[in-house]
Amino acid sequence: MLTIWGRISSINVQKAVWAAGEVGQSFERIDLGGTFGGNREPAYLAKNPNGMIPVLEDGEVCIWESSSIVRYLAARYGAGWIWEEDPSRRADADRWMDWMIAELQPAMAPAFLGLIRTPAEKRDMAVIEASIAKTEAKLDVLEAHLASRDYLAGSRFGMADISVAPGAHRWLNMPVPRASRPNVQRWYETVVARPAAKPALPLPIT
Ligand SMILES: N[C@@H](CCC(=O)N[C@@H](CS)C(=O)NCC(=O)O)C(=O)O
Repeated sequence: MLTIWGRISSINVQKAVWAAGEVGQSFERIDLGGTFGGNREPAYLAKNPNGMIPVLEDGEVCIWESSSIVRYLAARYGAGWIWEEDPSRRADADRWMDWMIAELQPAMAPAFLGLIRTPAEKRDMAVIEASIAKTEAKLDVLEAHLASRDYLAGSRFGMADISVAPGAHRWLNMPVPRASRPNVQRWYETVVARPAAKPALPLPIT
């Protein structure tokens, strides 16, 4: 049995929960971080010295960083399924997982934090508007990519979809002005309909 540490409202915890379900592993998820606290306690810092969520424990194995957790679960339990053995196919998936962490999440974060986790009177609308513009530009890249593919890394669902779809879920359910993107919408609707996505992607967005 796996243990996943972190509150489900975290986009990074959502990736771990979805990946575990997708590869058929049962897990216990322990609420931590945000209003639950606990992530600066010494016992947790011993698991992740950054004090961030998620952490995955699988017996003696203890991993932090959400993309690394998804890759570990895919490689260990999802071989021939959501893991890619072929280096070029794997790089195709890896680059979208890295794009999520390095491009989409940083672009979205100020709008998310401003609109969802900040009282209206304290919002910096210039920062929020800049974040919306930046995120929309990133999603144009995703839209163009999905014009010629069913899934992020080709014709098969895989670990890249698990990593990026929580970002699309958040953006498509936030009160922000969005362009219409039929390819992103079609891909999003396909992947969130998967049974393993259900416990991972809570609504409302908090
Ligand atoms: N790059 C890290 C980022 C982890 C991260 O930013 N986690 C946030 C939640 S999404 C966190 O721990 N925030 C502190 C808290 O929830 O108390 C990853 O992908 O796992």
